[in-house]
Amino acid sequence: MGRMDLRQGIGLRRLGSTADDFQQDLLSSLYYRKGTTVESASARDAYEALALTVRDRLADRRARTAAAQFAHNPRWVYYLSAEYLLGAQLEQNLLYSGTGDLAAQALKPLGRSLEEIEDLDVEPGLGNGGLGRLAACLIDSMATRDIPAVGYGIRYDFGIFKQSLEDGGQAERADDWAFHGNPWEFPAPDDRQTVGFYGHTEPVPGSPVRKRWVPGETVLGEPSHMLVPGYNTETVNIVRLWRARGSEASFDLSRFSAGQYAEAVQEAVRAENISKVLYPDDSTELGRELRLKQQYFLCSCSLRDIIRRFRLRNENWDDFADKTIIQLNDTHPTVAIPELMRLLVDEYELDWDRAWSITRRTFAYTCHTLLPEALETWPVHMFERLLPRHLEIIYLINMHFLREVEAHFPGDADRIRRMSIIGENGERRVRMAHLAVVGTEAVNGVAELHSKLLRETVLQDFADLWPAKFQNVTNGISPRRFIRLANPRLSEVISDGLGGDGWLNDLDRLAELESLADDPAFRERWRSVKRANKVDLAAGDPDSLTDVMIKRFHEYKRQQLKLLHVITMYHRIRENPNGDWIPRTVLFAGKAAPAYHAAKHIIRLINAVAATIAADPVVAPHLRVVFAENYNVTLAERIIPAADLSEQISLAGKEASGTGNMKLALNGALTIGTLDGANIEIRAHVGEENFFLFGLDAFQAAEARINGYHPREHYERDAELRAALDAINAGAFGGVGREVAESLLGWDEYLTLADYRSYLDCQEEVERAWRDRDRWTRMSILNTARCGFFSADRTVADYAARIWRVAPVPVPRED
Ligand code: F58
Repeated sequence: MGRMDLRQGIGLRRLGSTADDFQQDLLSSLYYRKGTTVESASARDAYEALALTVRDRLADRRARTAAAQFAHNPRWVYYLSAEYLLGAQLEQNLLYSGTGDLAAQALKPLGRSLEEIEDLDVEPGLGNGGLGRLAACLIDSMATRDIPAVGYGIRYDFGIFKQSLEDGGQAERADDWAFHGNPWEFPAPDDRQTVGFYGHTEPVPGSPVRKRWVPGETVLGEPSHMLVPGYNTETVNIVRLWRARGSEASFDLSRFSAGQYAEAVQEAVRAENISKVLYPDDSTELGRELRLKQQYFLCSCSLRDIIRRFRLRNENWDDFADKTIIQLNDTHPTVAIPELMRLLVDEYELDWDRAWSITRRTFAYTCHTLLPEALETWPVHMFERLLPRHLEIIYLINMHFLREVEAHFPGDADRIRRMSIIGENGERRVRMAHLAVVGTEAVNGVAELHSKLLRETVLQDFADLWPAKFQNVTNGISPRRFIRLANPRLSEVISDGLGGDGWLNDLDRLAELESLADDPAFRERWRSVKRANKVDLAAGDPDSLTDVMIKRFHEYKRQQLKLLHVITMYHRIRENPNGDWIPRTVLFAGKAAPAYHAAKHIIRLINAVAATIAADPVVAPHLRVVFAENYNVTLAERIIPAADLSEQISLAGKEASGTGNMKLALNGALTIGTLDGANIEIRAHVGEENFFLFGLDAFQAAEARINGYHPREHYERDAELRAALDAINAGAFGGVGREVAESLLGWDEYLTLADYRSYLDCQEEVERAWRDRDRWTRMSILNTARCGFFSADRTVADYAARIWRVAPVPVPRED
């Protein structure tokens, strides 16, 4: 246990836990690490000194964690993900290190408030949406559950673009998130890796299988890591992020001296472009090769690091899968499968069958979609050029695999064609989802319905072949970030109700709130929390029904359906200005992929409708539409606590799970939703009387599409729907939105008009419930009380028991 006493062993003092100690350390950070003084420190100096002081406390726990975990030599969980939406770090790390109060105190001599300093903490936006945030919630819960784990990802220079509105439409700006540096990060330059691309392969004399790959380009991968503390435990895991660099030799001094400045750095620039920017979508041809390069870069660096770690404590390759489980977050890191085969066969000289048996037992795959267009495929010619050896290995994997299929289903040529890893319809393409299913031990969907539809539709042939491989693990969210940090007022009410904050590590305990749902004083407190959160958000009248739709813009999520409801409310109020209208604030937030024009038209129309309503003195007192710019984790943390109504209105069968639905329900918003994704499980948990259900189910939606969906019939039949669409077409909203109306009336894949009437009827149910304040509050409390299941701690426990087969390794406290 030499490492355990490392700090004491070298005579380092232990960091103190009193306010004085913390203050001393903060001032010392300011003086020695920022090189400034109390008198001349800027707000940013204070921020960085504070971040370093908090980080030191976690670093201490990190050192003990690493020592305890390595001593145990466990099966490690490696989470491979191209995206992490970690959220702001300062507030989280103050909470997880229990130093929030100390920090507020210690800043006083600097004349700074903690709130002011927190505003300088930039969130690393290294992800697009739900998939990236799920990765962040899962690593939080792995640490909280003492599971030895490392998250691997890419340290993009530019994260998800910053969104602003220009003339009511989305404009994008680069997100240089680390412009001022990132105090949370530890560079680990000695663990750098070299990654190859392009080139050719050569036979190895005497071996029929092994090859020598001679890359045409090499790039360095430099890691740094951020700390991932567990809550109310000693464990601090890490997320290790790779950044691409050219080698020293990539700078061409002679060209520079000759004045050819651009040419002199072009090789380095090419290398660095690999981790330059997160892809906000995959719809541009130009970026595709670079994206595949990113994926391979992540996999190659991470696998070599994983192997390095394995060899610290182990020698025999046959133990590799017992000590390693690599979870693939969607297909983005799937090239890790042929890469591990390449390393084992070509570099470590294992025979093919042994390598394949190890590889298969090492990986598991999580799928996050049902949309066929979202299943990744790569042109064979691109693969061949960029990763020639990997394509050869994929062909070999495919050959063995198709033999297995043939053995199970003799003579079924059609099945073989459907299942092949290489798609032959038109241009030959590598089907990454097929590779991911073939090369892993377990495949899971992210909600019950999603997992069932995967088995019965998209991956049916594979489920026929290997039924036991397919599992469900319903998503979850971090209660620390999305209740405790986002909603401190509600957290206090819950802790008072439950007699402590143990629920933050055991969310099922929220069930004990049920008995308080009928207590008038508790209800009153519950309401006043929601109201105060609405005042803070300042999006509209805090007494209005705050109706929120916050998520990426996509036609399948159907922001356009919400908009038709808004336009209909607008018409109704205009027609009957003296009606007994319930004041509503409808809040939208979310980004559209820059090249996704249909989604951008919807954003533009929302803003045009918002402007028209705001300018209408008859309607404006009752209805307000707000578009909050630049939706990210930080903004979500402000909106979610203030929401009364959660819009989860995707066409059934399209949303894999959703996680915003869970965050909102846990914060006491009531859901209006379809039977899609995890909505189904939320409804089952909260009770159907506490959920507003509408619309076609997945089966009916599929049937409607087969039998012919005729949007015009809905339009002709429904006068209010007709009025809404006609208004758009007549230019009632500044002439904006005709493309939206046209697509709804044309071939709308997402059957929006089919669900319109059912949705409007359901909104009337919502209003009936809202009019009865006590009924609403009771429903709200029950939503929170019954959603403990949706903790990511439970999700991680499911993965640990059923897929990873790992147990916690607790880290001893320092005494
Ligand atoms: C989301 N996928 C699902 N993809 O849509 C959502 O239902 C689910 O709750 C969530 O994953 C977590 O399981 C998602 O966010 C992406 O962001 C893609 C990343 C790669 C580029 C295209 C979008």
